[in-house]
Amino acid sequence: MNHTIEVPHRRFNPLTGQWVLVSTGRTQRPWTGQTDAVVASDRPEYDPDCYLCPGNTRAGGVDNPQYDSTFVFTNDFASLNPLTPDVAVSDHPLLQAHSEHGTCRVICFSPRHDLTLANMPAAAVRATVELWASQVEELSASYEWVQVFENRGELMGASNPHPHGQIWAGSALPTLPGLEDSHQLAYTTDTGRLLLSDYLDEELTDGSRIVVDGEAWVVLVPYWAVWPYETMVLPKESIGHLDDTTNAQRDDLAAVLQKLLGRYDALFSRSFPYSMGWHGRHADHWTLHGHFFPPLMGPDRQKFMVGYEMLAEAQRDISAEDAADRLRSVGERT
Ligand code: H2U
Ligand code: ZN
Repeated sequence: MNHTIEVPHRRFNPLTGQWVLVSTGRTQRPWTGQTDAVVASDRPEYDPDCYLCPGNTRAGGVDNPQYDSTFVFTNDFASLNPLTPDVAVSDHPLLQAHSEHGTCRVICFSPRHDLTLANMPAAAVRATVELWASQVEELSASYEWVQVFENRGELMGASNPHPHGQIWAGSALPTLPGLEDSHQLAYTTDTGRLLLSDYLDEELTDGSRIVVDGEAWVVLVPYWAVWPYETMVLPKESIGHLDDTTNAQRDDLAAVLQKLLGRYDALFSRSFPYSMGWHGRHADHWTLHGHFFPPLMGPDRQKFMVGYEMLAEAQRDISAEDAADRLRSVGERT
Protein backbone atom coordinates (compact mmCIF):
# COMPACT_ATOMS: atom_id res chain seq x y z
CA MET A 1 0.00 0.00 0.00
CA ASN A 2 1.30 3.47 -0.86
CA HIS A 3 1.31 5.65 2.25
CA THR A 4 2.84 8.72 0.63
CA ILE A 5 -0.23 10.86 1.16
CA GLU A 6 0.57 14.49 0.44
CA VAL A 7 -2.66 16.01 1.70
CA PRO A 8 -3.03 16.66 5.42
CA HIS A 9 -4.33 13.51 7.05
CA ARG A 10 -4.71 11.84 10.43
CA ARG A 11 -3.08 8.57 11.40
CA PHE A 12 -4.28 6.22 14.11
CA ASN A 13 -2.11 4.76 16.86
CA PRO A 14 -3.66 1.33 17.53
CA LEU A 15 -1.55 0.91 20.68
CA THR A 16 -3.10 3.90 22.45
CA GLY A 17 -6.20 4.76 20.42
CA GLN A 18 -4.88 8.28 19.78
CA TRP A 19 -4.70 10.09 16.44
CA VAL A 20 -1.97 12.31 15.01
CA LEU A 21 -2.43 15.01 12.36
CA VAL A 22 0.18 14.72 9.60
CA SER A 23 0.67 17.85 7.46
CA THR A 24 3.49 16.91 5.12
CA GLY A 25 3.06 19.67 2.52
CA ARG A 26 6.00 21.57 3.96
CA THR A 27 8.39 18.64 3.86
CA GLN A 28 8.63 18.00 0.14
CA ARG A 29 11.72 20.21 0.11
CA PRO A 30 14.97 18.32 -0.49
CA TRP A 31 16.93 17.12 2.52
CA THR A 32 19.96 19.34 3.04
CA GLY A 33 20.88 18.41 6.59
CA GLN A 34 24.39 17.59 7.67
CA THR A 35 25.08 13.90 7.41
CA ASP A 36 28.58 13.35 8.78
CA ALA A 37 29.00 12.14 12.29
CA VAL A 38 31.16 14.49 14.31
CA VAL A 39 30.18 14.18 17.91
CA ALA A 40 33.19 14.94 20.01
CA SER A 41 32.82 14.97 23.76
CA ASP A 42 34.88 17.51 25.64
CA ARG A 43 34.01 15.96 28.94
CA PRO A 44 36.70 14.30 31.08
CA GLU A 45 36.62 10.53 31.67
CA TYR A 46 36.24 11.29 35.35
CA ASP A 47 34.65 14.42 36.82
CA PRO A 48 35.31 14.98 40.54
CA ASP A 49 32.11 17.07 40.75
CA CYS A 50 29.82 14.45 39.19
CA TYR A 51 27.49 12.70 41.60
CA LEU A 52 27.44 9.57 39.42
CA CYS A 53 31.19 9.03 38.83
CA PRO A 54 32.82 6.13 40.76
CA GLY A 55 34.02 6.99 44.27
CA ASN A 56 32.23 10.36 44.41
CA THR A 57 29.81 11.48 47.11
CA ARG A 58 26.21 11.92 45.99
CA ALA A 59 23.94 14.85 46.90
CA GLY A 60 22.37 12.76 49.67
CA GLY A 61 25.81 12.16 51.29
CA VAL A 62 26.31 8.52 50.23
CA ASP A 63 29.59 7.51 48.53
CA ASN A 64 29.48 5.65 45.20
CA PRO A 65 31.63 2.50 45.04
CA GLN A 66 34.58 2.30 42.63
CA TYR A 67 32.35 0.54 40.10
CA ASP A 68 33.89 -0.59 36.82
CA SER A 69 30.82 -1.61 34.77
CA THR A 70 27.21 -0.67 35.55
CA PHE A 71 25.95 0.66 38.90
CA VAL A 72 22.44 0.89 40.39
CA PHE A 73 21.28 2.80 43.45
CA THR A 74 17.97 3.88 44.95
CA ASN A 75 17.24 7.47 43.88
CA ASP A 76 18.17 9.80 46.73
CA PHE A 77 15.18 11.97 45.78
CA ALA A 78 12.75 9.16 44.92
CA SER A 79 9.20 9.99 43.82
CA LEU A 80 7.90 6.65 45.08
CA ASN A 81 8.56 4.92 48.38
CA PRO A 82 8.04 1.20 49.09
CA LEU A 83 6.73 1.92 52.58
CA THR A 84 3.90 4.27 51.61
CA PRO A 85 0.77 2.76 53.22
CA ASP A 86 -2.41 2.07 51.27
CA VAL A 87 -4.68 4.94 52.16
CA ALA A 88 -7.95 6.06 50.63
CA VAL A 89 -7.38 9.72 49.93
CA SER A 90 -10.86 10.48 48.62
CA ASP A 91 -13.97 8.53 47.76
CA HIS A 92 -15.74 11.30 45.82
CA PRO A 93 -16.30 10.10 42.20
CA LEU A 94 -15.11 13.43 40.80
CA LEU A 95 -12.18 13.77 43.19
CA GLN A 96 -10.56 10.36 42.99
CA ALA A 97 -7.15 9.66 44.50
CA HIS A 98 -5.33 6.80 46.10
CA SER A 99 -1.89 6.35 47.60
CA GLU A 100 0.84 4.79 45.49
CA HIS A 101 3.91 2.86 46.64
CA GLY A 102 6.96 1.96 44.65
CA THR A 103 10.65 2.58 44.22
CA CYS A 104 12.90 4.72 42.02
CA ARG A 105 16.41 3.73 41.01
CA VAL A 106 19.20 5.41 39.09
CA ILE A 107 21.26 3.21 36.76
CA CYS A 108 24.72 4.22 35.57
CA PHE A 109 25.55 2.67 32.20
CA SER A 110 29.31 3.11 32.55
CA PRO A 111 31.92 4.47 34.98
CA ARG A 112 33.15 6.74 32.16
CA HIS A 113 31.77 10.28 32.52
CA ASP A 114 32.53 11.18 28.90
CA LEU A 115 30.61 8.40 27.13
CA THR A 116 27.01 7.99 26.00
CA LEU A 117 25.15 4.83 25.00
CA ALA A 118 25.81 5.94 21.40
CA ASN A 119 29.59 5.85 21.65
CA MET A 120 30.26 3.29 24.37
CA PRO A 121 32.10 0.08 23.51
CA ALA A 122 29.70 -2.68 22.44
CA ALA A 123 30.39 -4.67 25.62
CA ALA A 124 29.24 -1.73 27.76
CA VAL A 125 25.96 -1.40 25.86
CA ARG A 126 25.49 -5.16 26.25
CA ALA A 127 26.08 -4.78 30.00
CA THR A 128 23.39 -2.09 30.10
CA VAL A 129 20.93 -4.43 28.35
CA GLU A 130 21.79 -7.10 30.95
CA LEU A 131 21.19 -4.64 33.76
CA TRP A 132 17.83 -3.52 32.34
CA ALA A 133 16.75 -7.19 32.10
CA SER A 134 17.84 -8.11 35.63
CA GLN A 135 16.21 -5.02 37.11
CA VAL A 136 12.94 -5.79 35.32
CA GLU A 137 13.07 -9.37 36.59
CA GLU A 138 13.70 -8.29 40.17
CA LEU A 139 11.21 -5.40 40.34
CA SER A 140 8.35 -7.03 38.45
CA ALA A 141 8.14 -9.61 41.25
CA SER A 142 6.92 -6.81 43.56
CA TYR A 143 5.39 -4.16 41.32
CA GLU A 144 2.63 -3.91 38.74
CA TRP A 145 4.63 -1.75 36.34
CA VAL A 146 8.39 -1.30 35.94
CA GLN A 147 9.35 1.68 33.83
CA VAL A 148 12.93 1.66 32.56
CA PHE A 149 13.86 4.94 30.87
CA GLU A 150 16.61 7.35 29.96
CA ASN A 151 16.46 11.12 29.57
CA ARG A 152 19.42 12.04 27.44
CA GLY A 153 20.61 15.61 27.03
CA GLU A 154 19.80 18.87 28.78
CA LEU A 155 16.93 19.46 26.37
CA MET A 156 15.17 16.45 27.88
CA GLY A 157 15.89 17.55 31.42
CA ALA A 158 18.78 15.17 32.14
CA SER A 159 20.39 16.55 35.25
CA ASN A 160 23.88 15.25 34.49
CA PRO A 161 25.76 14.19 31.32
CA HIS A 162 27.15 11.04 32.96
CA PRO A 163 25.55 8.12 31.04
CA HIS A 164 22.62 7.04 33.16
CA GLY A 165 18.97 6.14 33.14
CA GLN A 166 16.26 5.57 35.68
CA ILE A 167 13.74 2.95 36.76
CA TRP A 168 10.50 3.75 38.46
CA ALA A 169 8.43 0.80 39.66
CA GLY A 170 5.00 1.19 41.19
CA SER A 171 1.90 -0.61 42.38
CA ALA A 172 -0.38 0.92 39.71
CA LEU A 173 -0.48 0.47 35.95
CA PRO A 174 0.24 4.04 34.75
CA THR A 175 -1.91 5.83 32.17
CA LEU A 176 0.05 5.23 28.92
CA PRO A 177 0.97 1.59 29.55
CA GLY A 178 -2.66 1.18 30.64
CA LEU A 179 -3.85 2.35 27.21
CA GLU A 180 -1.35 0.03 25.48
CA ASP A 181 -2.51 -2.82 27.69
CA SER A 182 -6.20 -2.42 26.90
CA HIS A 183 -5.62 -1.96 23.16
CA GLN A 184 -3.35 -5.01 22.90
CA LEU A 185 -5.81 -7.07 24.95
CA ALA A 186 -8.78 -6.03 22.79
CA TYR A 187 -6.84 -6.89 19.62
CA THR A 188 -5.88 -10.34 20.91
CA THR A 189 -9.41 -10.99 22.15
CA ASP A 190 -10.84 -10.06 18.74
CA THR A 191 -8.30 -11.75 16.48
CA GLY A 192 -6.42 -14.32 18.55
CA ARG A 193 -3.21 -12.65 17.39
CA LEU A 194 -0.73 -10.10 18.75
CA LEU A 195 -1.17 -6.47 17.72
CA LEU A 196 2.51 -5.64 17.48
CA SER A 197 3.45 -8.91 15.72
CA ASP A 198 0.88 -8.22 13.04
CA TYR A 199 2.05 -4.60 12.83
CA LEU A 200 5.71 -5.63 12.46
CA ASP A 201 4.79 -8.06 9.67
CA GLU A 202 3.18 -5.16 7.77
CA GLU A 203 6.20 -2.94 8.34
CA LEU A 204 8.70 -5.57 7.21
CA THR A 205 6.67 -6.15 4.03
CA ASP A 206 6.37 -2.42 3.33
CA GLY A 207 9.92 -1.46 4.34
CA SER A 208 9.50 2.31 4.04
CA ARG A 209 9.60 3.01 7.77
CA ILE A 210 12.36 0.55 8.75
CA VAL A 211 15.53 2.15 10.14
CA VAL A 212 17.51 -0.88 11.38
CA ASP A 213 16.68 -4.49 10.50
CA GLY A 214 18.70 -6.69 12.89
CA GLU A 215 18.84 -10.43 13.55
CA ALA A 216 16.33 -10.34 16.39
CA TRP A 217 15.15 -6.70 16.56
CA VAL A 218 13.79 -4.07 14.21
CA VAL A 219 13.87 -0.30 14.66
CA LEU A 220 11.22 1.62 12.75
CA VAL A 221 9.52 4.98 12.66
CA PRO A 222 5.97 4.03 13.65
CA TYR A 223 3.24 4.80 11.14
CA TRP A 224 1.62 6.96 13.82
CA ALA A 225 4.84 8.65 15.06
CA VAL A 226 4.30 11.98 16.80
CA TRP A 227 7.84 13.27 17.42
CA PRO A 228 9.74 14.06 14.17
CA TYR A 229 12.31 11.27 14.53
CA GLU A 230 10.40 9.04 16.93
CA THR A 231 11.28 5.34 16.66
CA MET A 232 10.12 2.08 18.10
CA VAL A 233 12.26 -1.01 18.79
CA LEU A 234 10.43 -4.30 18.28
CA PRO A 235 11.47 -7.93 18.77
CA LYS A 236 11.05 -10.21 15.74
CA GLU A 237 9.81 -12.99 18.06
CA SER A 238 7.22 -11.51 20.39
CA ILE A 239 8.16 -11.55 24.08
CA GLY A 240 6.60 -9.93 27.13
CA HIS A 241 9.50 -8.10 28.75
CA LEU A 242 13.25 -7.62 28.74
CA ASP A 243 13.91 -10.47 31.16
CA ASP A 244 12.26 -12.90 28.70
CA THR A 245 15.07 -12.31 26.18
CA THR A 246 17.69 -14.94 25.34
CA ASN A 247 21.40 -14.12 25.38
CA ALA A 248 21.39 -13.99 21.60
CA GLN A 249 18.50 -11.49 21.67
CA ARG A 250 20.38 -9.38 24.22
CA ASP A 251 23.52 -9.40 22.05
CA ASP A 252 21.54 -8.29 19.04
CA LEU A 253 19.62 -5.66 21.02
CA ALA A 254 22.91 -4.04 22.04
CA ALA A 255 24.08 -4.08 18.40
CA VAL A 256 20.80 -2.68 17.06
CA LEU A 257 20.70 0.09 19.69
CA GLN A 258 24.24 1.13 18.80
CA LYS A 259 23.23 1.36 15.15
CA LEU A 260 20.16 3.44 15.95
CA LEU A 261 22.00 5.79 18.30
CA GLY A 262 24.86 6.19 15.82
CA ARG A 263 22.33 7.23 13.19
CA TYR A 264 20.64 9.63 15.61
CA ASP A 265 23.97 11.32 16.45
CA ALA A 266 24.92 11.45 12.77
CA LEU A 267 21.61 12.99 11.70
CA PHE A 268 22.43 16.48 12.96
CA SER A 269 26.11 15.92 13.82
CA ARG A 270 25.40 16.34 17.49
CA SER A 271 24.72 14.26 20.53
CA PHE A 272 21.05 13.55 19.93
CA PRO A 273 18.70 14.21 22.85
CA TYR A 274 15.76 11.93 23.57
CA SER A 275 13.65 10.26 26.19
CA MET A 276 13.55 6.54 25.68
CA GLY A 277 12.05 3.67 27.60
CA TRP A 278 10.76 0.11 27.55
CA HIS A 279 7.14 -0.99 27.62
CA GLY A 280 6.64 -4.63 28.50
CA ARG A 281 4.52 -6.91 30.61
CA HIS A 282 4.49 -10.59 31.42
CA ALA A 283 1.08 -11.13 29.82
CA ASP A 284 0.07 -13.17 26.78
CA HIS A 285 -1.35 -10.20 24.84
CA TRP A 286 1.78 -8.05 25.27
CA THR A 287 4.76 -7.48 23.02
CA LEU A 288 7.79 -5.78 24.55
CA HIS A 289 8.86 -2.64 22.71
CA GLY A 290 11.11 0.37 23.18
CA HIS A 291 10.09 3.95 22.41
CA PHE A 292 12.56 6.70 21.50
CA PHE A 293 11.07 10.19 21.64
CA PRO A 294 13.60 12.78 20.40
CA PRO A 295 12.51 16.43 20.48
CA LEU A 296 14.62 17.76 17.57
CA MET A 297 13.34 18.73 14.10
CA GLY A 298 16.68 20.21 13.01
CA PRO A 299 20.18 20.62 14.49
CA ASP A 300 19.03 23.55 16.62
CA ARG A 301 15.31 23.32 16.17
CA GLN A 302 13.03 21.72 18.66
CA LYS A 303 9.50 20.44 18.21
CA PHE A 304 7.21 22.07 20.76
CA MET A 305 4.09 20.22 21.80
CA VAL A 306 2.03 23.36 22.36
CA GLY A 307 -1.11 25.07 21.04
CA TYR A 308 -2.93 22.62 18.79
CA GLU A 309 -1.13 19.66 20.41
CA MET A 310 -2.13 20.72 23.91
CA LEU A 311 -5.67 21.58 22.97
CA ALA A 312 -6.62 19.24 20.12
CA GLU A 313 -4.15 16.49 19.11
CA ALA A 314 -0.54 15.84 18.16
CA GLN A 315 0.70 17.11 14.78
CA ARG A 316 3.81 16.46 12.72
CA ASP A 317 5.03 17.95 9.48
CA ILE A 318 7.65 15.48 8.34
CA SER A 319 6.16 12.18 7.28
CA ALA A 320 7.15 9.00 9.10
CA GLU A 321 8.47 7.64 5.79
CA ASP A 322 10.62 10.74 5.22
CA ALA A 323 12.03 10.53 8.76
CA ALA A 324 12.92 6.86 8.29
CA ASP A 325 14.53 7.63 4.96
CA ARG A 326 16.70 10.35 6.51
CA LEU A 327 17.74 8.08 9.39
CA ARG A 328 18.63 5.32 6.91
CA SER A 329 20.65 7.62 4.69
CA VAL A 330 22.96 9.05 7.38
CA GLY A 331 26.16 7.11 7.90
CA GLU A 332 26.49 4.84 10.86
CA ARG A 333 29.25 5.68 13.27
CA THR A 334 31.99 3.09 13.49
P1 H2U B 1 17.89 12.49 35.40
O1 H2U B 1 19.18 13.01 34.89
O2 H2U B 1 17.08 11.72 34.36
O3 H2U B 1 17.11 13.54 36.10
O4 H2U B 1 18.24 11.39 36.52
C1 H2U B 1 19.10 11.63 37.57
C2 H2U B 1 18.44 11.22 38.88
O5 H2U B 1 19.46 11.13 39.86
C3 H2U B 1 17.43 12.23 39.40
O6 H2U B 1 16.17 11.61 39.47
C4 H2U B 1 18.94 11.48 41.11
C5 H2U B 1 17.94 12.58 40.80
O7 H2U B 1 16.91 12.55 41.76
N1 H2U B 1 20.04 11.85 41.98
C6 H2U B 1 20.31 11.08 43.09
O8 H2U B 1 19.61 10.12 43.36
N2 H2U B 1 21.40 11.39 43.88
C7 H2U B 1 22.20 12.46 43.65
O9 H2U B 1 23.17 12.64 44.36
C8 H2U B 1 21.88 13.42 42.59
C9 H2U B 1 20.80 13.03 41.64
ZN1 ZN C 1 30.42 11.27 36.02
